[in-house]
Amino acid sequence: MESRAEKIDREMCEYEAAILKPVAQSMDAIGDHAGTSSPVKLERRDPDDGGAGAPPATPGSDTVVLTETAKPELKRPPMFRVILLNDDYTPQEFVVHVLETFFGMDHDKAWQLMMAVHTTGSATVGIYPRDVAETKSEQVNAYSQQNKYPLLSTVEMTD
Ligand code: TYC
Repeated sequence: MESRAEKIDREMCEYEAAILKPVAQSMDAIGDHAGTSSPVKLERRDPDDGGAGAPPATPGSDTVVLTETAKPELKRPPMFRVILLNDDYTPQEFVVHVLETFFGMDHDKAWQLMMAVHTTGSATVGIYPRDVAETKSEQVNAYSQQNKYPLLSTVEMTD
């Protein structure tokens, strides 16, 4: 005759085998696939079909397929424009030299852009990721100051 303590023990073993193990296995399966786009397939089996190691159940009403698709990483990094400002004192030739030196422009392109700034007040001279834009702008401002010219550039986020 089974004692009360033995009965509790047996019921706990049955509970573990029937509920806890399948749940733990399912969570392992999901964990292994987290963050990927691979589908996660969980199969429900008959309790008496042999368990782990037995051939998979035939797909049908007894098969549960959970598909977990990771969100695709489509976001581009934000881009920033370097804007050159006009002033009344910096020589045109110096501005052209700056555009050639820090923005890799050929002489004609540099003259064109310098004239655009000269006539309109400002113009975008390049678009880059934030750190590149900030470095270039600082280089232009420091170089102009070293040469005693008031030439300035600023950085602005693109829309
Ligand atoms: N306006 C200046 C001049 O006439 C030339 C100049 C052009 C200065 C562009 C700054 O960003 C600039 N000497």
